[in-house]
Order: sequence, then structure tokens, then C-alpha cells
Amino acid sequence: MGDQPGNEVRLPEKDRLTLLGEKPLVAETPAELLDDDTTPIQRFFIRNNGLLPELATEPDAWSLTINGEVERALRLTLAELKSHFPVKTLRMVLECGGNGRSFFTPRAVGNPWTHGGIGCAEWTGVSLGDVLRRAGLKDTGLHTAHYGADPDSSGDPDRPAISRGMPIAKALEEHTLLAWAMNGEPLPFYHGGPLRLVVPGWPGSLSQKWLKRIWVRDREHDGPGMMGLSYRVPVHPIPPGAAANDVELRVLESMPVRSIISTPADGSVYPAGTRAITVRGAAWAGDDAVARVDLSVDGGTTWIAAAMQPPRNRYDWVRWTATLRLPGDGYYEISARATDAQGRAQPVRPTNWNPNGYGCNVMHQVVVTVGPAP
Ligand SMILES: Nc1nc2c(c(=O)[nH]1)N[C@H]1C(S)=C(S)[C@@H](COP(=O)(O)O)O[C@H]1N2
Ligand SMILES: [Mo]
Repeated sequence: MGDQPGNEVRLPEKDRLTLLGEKPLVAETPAELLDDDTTPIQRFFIRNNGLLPELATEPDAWSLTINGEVERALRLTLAELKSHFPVKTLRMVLECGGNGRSFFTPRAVGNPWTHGGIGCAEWTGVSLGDVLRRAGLKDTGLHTAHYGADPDSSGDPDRPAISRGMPIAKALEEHTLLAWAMNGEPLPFYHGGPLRLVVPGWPGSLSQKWLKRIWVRDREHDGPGMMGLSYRVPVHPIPPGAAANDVELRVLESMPVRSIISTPADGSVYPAGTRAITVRGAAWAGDDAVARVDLSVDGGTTWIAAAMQPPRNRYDWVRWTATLRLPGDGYYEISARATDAQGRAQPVRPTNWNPNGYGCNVMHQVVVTVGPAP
């Protein structure tokens, strides 16, 4: 599949994802398909920025180079990564920085994500920090720069589709992984197999797929995805639709607190007389922890606290459930609102409009009807 430059992609292995773009392939998961504790591979969103690389025929021979501001440059095969460093499996959220973009008014530039640029998988790999320490970080090693095997849409092999980087502290966090397996299976090609980064809690764009090289730099990286308005948001809020010239910007790091309702599906109809419905979903909060999730069926007049399942590890999402009592038959809008450990809750309406539409964490709502639809 990877060797067809036209990317005429059919995805038999994907289950009812919503296609947001075909070239490059971008597809999100409808919220009602995010009802599993661990997102199955066939329901995991896809975000590509360029062409697909060639399919690796011998995954264990895949090599990763670590160079730049290190004592000794390393070139490691996947087989060496698997056997020379402590292996860990962590369930962690991966979320596109543009998730929720379509809720901004005016429309921000980019893929019109609704609530489905998110998934939570079990990633198996080694801590990037362990590998960087093996290479020996110099005092001048302050940022990373990531390179994958996928060329930019022009097809020029020297132009990466995307190449972002992070401050060295995030790279050294034990949860930042070089991952080769997803939900216990070899990392699928679409998700960056044989090898990718998983940088949990921060925009998905840092989690470089088809990872070939990590360049340790003495300054913030300047590859595609790092310059101009890319993954940057205004330091001080600006009016929706305003030009960003002369506006002070910062690189988007931790993603904001967010939740989705995965049951019931939007538009569900219940038999007349139903007075209690079970609601389920997930919540996550970037680098932070989820403190609570509340639900309302009356536009936020009253709230019911959801019961939360403890996360398995840091960066795992929180699965939650609640039973909502309804006063009678009719039409209801259910809203979910997550709050992080610092007391920051999801907004009722999208706040923090920004030109490229990052980090929109407006509450998710689903509509249900009890009894015959009016
Ligand atoms: N090499 C490479 N890595 C990449 C990308 C890409 O286009 N090429 N897209 C990034 C973006 S923007 C996101 S949101 C995640 C999506 O990962 P997924 O397709 O496995 O869901 O991969 C990131 N890593
Ligand atoms: Mo993304």
C-alpha cells in the first residue's frame, strides 16, 4: 500500500471513520465509536500531512539515527531498540492539535475536525529518554527535531511532510516513547509503523510516524510545522477572525482538558416512559489530570457528577459513566464537561479562537429523544 504515490487509499481495516481529506489521508472517529476503554486500531483516527513512505519489508531492520548535540551519535535498528533498553507498555491518548477546529467561528484554516481527532491506545516501546541518555546529551542539547520517512506532497524526498520538535524536558519524560506496537500488535503502517514517537498530552504532530531520525539541537527546531502560525496560539486572546500579524504567539504544548460522550450516539431515540439513561464517555487533560466530569441535560442549569474509572497510568484517558434522570418524554441535549486538576473546565462556547484553530475544547453535546420524535 505504501508504494503507491497516488494514495488512492481504501481502508478496509478501518471501521466507519469520517474522511476529512483524501490526499493526504485524514480521517476522524465518530464519538460513538470511541466507546472502548482502549481504542481499537480499526477505530483510531489517521492524520497524514504528506505522501506515504515505502512499506518496510523488514521491520526489525528499520533504523533510527540520533545525532546532533550528543556525545556519540547512534544508529539503532528496531531489533536493537527492542533488546537494549527497558520495554514498557502504556495506555496513552494521542490527540491532533486541531481536534475541535470546526467549532470555531469564523472557520479556522485546516482540517475540519469535530470531536474525533483523538484515540487512546496501548503503546509498547522504550522511553526516548533512555536512548538519549545512551547517546549522552550535551549541555547544548536543548530541543529535539523529528524526521520521518514520508515525503512532502510535492514528492521531493528531501522535503519532509512534517518535522517538529520539543523542548528536551518533554523528550526526557519517561512517558515519551519510541513505539513499535499498538494494542499489542506491530505498529500498523498507517500509524507510523515500524517505529514512531508517542509524545502524550501534547499535539499529535510531535508524535512523528515512520521515525528515522532525532536530531538534538541547541535551539528550537525550524522544520515544517514549527514556523509561522503552525502549532502556535496567541499568548493573549484575540477577537475571532482577527489577523495574527503583530500578535505575540507561543508554541502550543499541553492540550487542554476535554471530554466526549461515547454513549448514547447523537440522535438516539428511547422508548416513551424512559426516565433514566446511562451515559458513558472519556476525558483527558493534556499534561494534567482530570479532576471531574459533570453532565447536564438542562443546558448547564444543573450538573450530575460522573463516576470515573482511574487511569491506568499518566496520560491514559479517564473512562466515566453516569445515570441521568429525565423528567419526562421529549427532547434533551446532554452536555459533558471535564475539569482538570487546576480547576480549568471546558467552555460552553469555543474560546481562544486562533488563526489555525488549535486546542478547541468546547463541550461535547449529544441530542436524544424519549418517546416519539416531536
Ligand atoms: N511522519 C509523520 N508523522 C506524523 C504525521 C505525518 O504526517 N507524518 N502527522 C502527525 C499528526 S498532525 C498527528 S495528529 C499524528 C496522527 O497520528 P495517527 O495518524 O497515528 O493517528 O501523527 C503525527 N505524526
Ligand atoms: Mo495533527
